[in-house]
Amino acid sequence: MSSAKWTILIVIAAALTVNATAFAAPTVAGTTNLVAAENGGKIVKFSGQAVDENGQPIPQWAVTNLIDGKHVVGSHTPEDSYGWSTQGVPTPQDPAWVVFKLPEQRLISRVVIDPTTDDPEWLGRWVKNVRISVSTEGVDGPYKTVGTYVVVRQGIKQTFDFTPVEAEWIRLEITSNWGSDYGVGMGEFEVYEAIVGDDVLDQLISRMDTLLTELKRYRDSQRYQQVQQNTEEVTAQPEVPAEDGNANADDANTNAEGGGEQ
Ligand SMILES: [Ca+2]
Repeated sequence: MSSAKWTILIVIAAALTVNATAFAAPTVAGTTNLVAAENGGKIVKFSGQAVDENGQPIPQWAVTNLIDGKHVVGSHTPEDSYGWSTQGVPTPQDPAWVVFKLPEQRLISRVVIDPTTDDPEWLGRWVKNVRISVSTEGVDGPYKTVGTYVVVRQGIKQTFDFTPVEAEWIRLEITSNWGSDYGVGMGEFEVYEAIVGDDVLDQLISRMDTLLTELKRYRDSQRYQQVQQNTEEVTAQPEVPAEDGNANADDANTNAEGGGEQ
């Protein structure tokens, strides 16, 4: 194999490494919101929700509004869904929280939060700092933290990606709002599956198999050439006359080295 071809192989190997790294990155997310109520998602536990003067939950502010697929957009608020609101200011020690349950355990890599509620942004009630953790064992955990994020103070959907992780229960903890001393709220919570592209993976494995075969051939040919070279040096030695052995030995080495470089 020529050195040029060897160089090409190195480049291919480097490219494959880059591809493999990119493939492992948490960038491939599905398009179906797994936790949407219409897809079988549920809210199984939560810290609290807004209540009226009689202590009754206010449907327009109920926690289930987080997975109803309805959003406050601009000046439009759905009549029956303002978002989720809790009374009391969340802190890292005493967060507002919700546990969502998927229909079954899935590999997930993305959550999306829409902070927008019927409360105007300037009230400072919208969600700010959050922590996301997951469990495969039960609503009460144990939970594994996948990330802490800041939800910016804008009425837009915000995407948070993380290393793919198996999950059935997903816990959202809100540890601060944007300054209100009344409570905290948000509009919608979404969860997306990490899609492992079988086709892409198969192609990558196939390409790496080919590369490995090439590398093995290259190694074997190098070994063969080395053996040939050593054999030539050994067999050439007895033919060298005693009086000018150094000069001929140098020639033999030069020839052998030249052969090795072809
Ligand atoms: Ca909603």
